[in-house]
Formats: sequence, structure tokens, C-alpha cells
Amino acid sequence: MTTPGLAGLPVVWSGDCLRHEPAGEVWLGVWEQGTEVPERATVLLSALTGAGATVTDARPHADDALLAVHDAELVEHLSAIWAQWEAGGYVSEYGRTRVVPYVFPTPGLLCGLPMRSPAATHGRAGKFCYDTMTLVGPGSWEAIRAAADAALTAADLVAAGTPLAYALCRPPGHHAGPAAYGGSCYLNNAAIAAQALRGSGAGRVAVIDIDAHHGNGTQAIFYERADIYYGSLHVDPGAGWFPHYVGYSSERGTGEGTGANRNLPLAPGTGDDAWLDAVEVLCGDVRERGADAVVVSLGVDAAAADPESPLQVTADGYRRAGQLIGALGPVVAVQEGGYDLPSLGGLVAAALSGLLDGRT
Ligand code: SP5
Ligand code: ZN
Repeated sequence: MTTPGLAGLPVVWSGDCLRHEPAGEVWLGVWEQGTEVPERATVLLSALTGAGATVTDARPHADDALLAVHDAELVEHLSAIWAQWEAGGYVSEYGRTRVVPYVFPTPGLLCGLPMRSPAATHGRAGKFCYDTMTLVGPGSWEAIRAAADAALTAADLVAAGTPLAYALCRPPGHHAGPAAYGGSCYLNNAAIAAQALRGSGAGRVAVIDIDAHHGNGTQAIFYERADIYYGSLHVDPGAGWFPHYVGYSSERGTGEGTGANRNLPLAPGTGDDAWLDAVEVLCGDVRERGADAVVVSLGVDAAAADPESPLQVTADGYRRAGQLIGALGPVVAVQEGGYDLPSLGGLVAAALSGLLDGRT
């Protein structure tokens, strides 16, 4: 496809996002190379600037914005666990070069007993983590915090009247819940942005999640709320895909949030037409409910070439999805997944060019 013009689009970025080097993931007990690599961000940065977008530095924001959606204990844990791991000799004495949990305080382990904070760092490592694929290393916290600042800076721009701003967040965020991290995500950048938009005067906010995977973290954060809608289309967890336990169509929200959550699981192999039909269903929800601002969880791992999902979306599909979503109102786009380095830049550029086109 031709290079889309992104002139004037703000790309909010921090070089600190490169400091997270998970150095792989432990999948089914084996340390693998992993796909959530720093090169993802450098590829995106060069593709978007090459298409005329303008890089804007992420500005530091107070922790309050994180604590509006996450438990303080999670934030403290993530900020401290690497230093504790290093000080505990796990690297120097045992050759464990990243934080990898091995015991998880599941409901079946606790059986109703109170949560503890284990004395051993290797025991504590699993307290907030729900998988073995989401490793913590020396620069991880700086990157995690910078990604949240990027999302917040993009939300500031949109709150100030910019119709579309894109946060080049790395690591991604939509699998991180109120007090849990996993799925290559640590803090929920999109949820942090959505909540910040509420704080800047948007009465109703909608999060539309087009990443190939269900954003279980974002769903959990807003599940009881009517003021922030969450809609997601994703490869069907019931067909065997991550996050396996969450992301089913019966999950519609609870309490005041009943009806403000919508999941559209898609069969493996789904391509542009059915995928765009699902995007349009979510857009219909948003039009019906009304939204003063929209946050797009912009993962592009539903693309045909992506190694992490069996969906078959094309760059043109992403462009058309952008057009549909861009017509809903002001948009903060937050980078989530997308792992095929050769096509990644073109896919995100296509989605963003559609979002620019869609503006009313
Ligand atoms: C933000 C995001 O897209 N997170 C996706 C996390 C899903 N990871 C699932 C990992 C499944 C194992 N990876 C396959 C490796 C095969 N060698
Ligand atoms: Zn994903």
C-alpha cells in the first residue's frame, strides 16, 4: 500500500520505553526468545516519523493517575521487585537474570485465608503476577512508568482539544488489572488514559480494544462502572487462546456497569470482513451510549503475519477500522501488541491514517 500521510499527528514517546528488556518469556516451562522486544518501538517510531508524524516527549505525571486504576501495592511491587531480586543474589548467586515467579497465590492455594507478603523475594515474585511470560529486569520499571506517562500525555493533548493523539507505549498494558500483571503487561496504559480523560472533564469515555487478545485487565478495571465503556474483539479464548479464562461474550459488566462491557470473540482465521463487522458493533454501542472521548487499545497482532494470533486482518482492515472509530469523537490511541517486525510499522500507520480520515 502507499505510505499514509500522518502529518501533524502527535506520537507521544519516551526513550525510557526501550529500557525494558524482558529477554524472552518462559512458556510451558521453557525460556523462549519472546516477541515483546525493544525493536518493536524503534520500528514503530521510524515508520511513523517517516510518514510525517511529529514526536512529542512524554511528560512526567504524578502517581495519582496510576493509583486511580491500580492498587498501590501493585505499583509499589513493580517499582521495587527488581532491586530486591538483585539484592537477594538471584542474579549473582543463582544466575536468574530476570524475575520469574514460580508460586502463585491462586484462590485454590489460599482457600479464603488472608493474602500474605512472603518473606522470600522468590515467593513474593508471584504475588501480583499471573503467568510466567511477563518478566522483570533492570530497566523494566523505568519503561513501565514511561509508558504510563506517554498515555497520560496523549490524554492531556486530547483533553486540550487535539482530535487524535497516539501514545507509543512499551511495554503494553491491557492485560494488567487493578492488582495483577501478566500477558507482557504491567500497568494498564489505556485504562490510565481513560480515567485521566474522565478527570479532565469527559463525562463518558469508551475504550475500544482491537488488539488480537482480550484486554482482561481493562475489563476488570472498569467492570462495575457505567461511565467507562469497554468493548473488545479478539480471538476466542474458548477456542484455546490467551488469556484463556476471560474474554467471553457472557461478560457484560456488573452492578452499575451492567451492559457497559462487550466482548466479541472471533474464530481463529477471521479476516477483514467479519473483523470489521465486529468493530462496527462496538462503534454502534459507543454511538448509542455516547462518548466524549475514545481510547483505542491499538494492538495490531490480529494481522495475518503476526506470530501471536491466528486472525487474518490486513493493513487495509486496520485503516478501515481507524475510519470507523475515528468518526466517534476525539481519540487517544494507545499502543498494545503487534509483533511482526517487518509489517508492524505499516499496520500501525494504516490504523492511524484511518483514524485521521475518520475525524468528523
Ligand atoms: C499485549 C499482548 O498482545 N499480549 C499478548 C500476550 C499473549 N501471549 C501469549 C503467549 C503464548 C505463547 N507465545 C507463543 C510462543 C511460541 N513459541
Ligand atoms: Zn495482543
